[in-house]
Amino acid sequence: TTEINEKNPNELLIEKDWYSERYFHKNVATSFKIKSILHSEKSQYQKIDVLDTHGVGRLLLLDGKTMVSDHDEFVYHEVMGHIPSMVHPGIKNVLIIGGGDGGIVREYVKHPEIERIDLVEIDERVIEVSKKYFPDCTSGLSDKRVNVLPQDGVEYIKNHKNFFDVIIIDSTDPEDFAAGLFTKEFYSHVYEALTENGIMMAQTENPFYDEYGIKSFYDNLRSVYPVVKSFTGPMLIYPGVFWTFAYASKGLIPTNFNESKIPHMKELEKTLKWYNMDWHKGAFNLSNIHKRVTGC
Ligand code: AAT
Repeated sequence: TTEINEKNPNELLIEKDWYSERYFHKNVATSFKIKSILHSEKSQYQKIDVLDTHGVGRLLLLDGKTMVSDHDEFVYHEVMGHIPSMVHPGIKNVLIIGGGDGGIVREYVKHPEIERIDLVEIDERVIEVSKKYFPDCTSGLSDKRVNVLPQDGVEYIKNHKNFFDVIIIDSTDPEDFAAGLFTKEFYSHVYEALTENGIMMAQTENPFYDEYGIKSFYDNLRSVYPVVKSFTGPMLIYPGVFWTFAYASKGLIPTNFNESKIPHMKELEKTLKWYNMDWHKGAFNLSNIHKRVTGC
């Protein structure tokens, strides 16, 4: 099996009943014991697979890399959804680039003050497959405020100026069509698309296995935004678990929030699995490796 998979990069690495994602120059792997393969296809953009696993429930893979599992998706989606919601004084318009699984949209629809949420996912098939196999993640997509737009985020952003209060970059690793979501040019287009108090966030990989140059993402952000911070949350299925996220804004500091401004958060946080305001207050205090690799 190993030999076949090495010759065909589009095939999944499966040995006996175990699927593995290899990373850090293919020197480290995380493996999941498979119950069954629920779905496999090659879309116009990438290979899409859904596995049912013993350890983490359903698992979405794109080009053989882990994206979403039942077991831990809430960490990623809740931090991306609720940090800006607490910090911004009045969000009306939100843009999510990538994120076709719908998980971040599901978190934003929990905020009644939000009027419009655009989801710009390049691969329509990711959205359709997620609707079938991850109904909880996609439950927000039918909300009246949500516009699902199957488009390239790199292009979409260029056509919007001073409109979105929050922009979330929920992207795959910086390769192929996702590479354009980590550049200085793209971050300036995001800046221009944001309103006066705008906030953006992005996933920024694992500093222990820095394959793509995390420092360069943060340097690019710093060349555009006056406020650039980083925090971490554990993503159990991702390479090395220790996952980092960037927060950048035109001025709003992520730890300055007033609980009384978002009164519904007190009730909402009780229903969440990861995010709460106590965690949020401490999330931007970083360890040394995290400071060094991100420059934050
Ligand atoms: N919610 C966590 C899931 C993801 S998937 C990221 C999505 O970004 C994919 O569906 C991919 O098709 C989409 N995407 C990639 N490039 C673009 C683009 N240029 N425009 C719009 N959408 C895009 C994140 C997983 C992180 C994995 C870390 N190893």
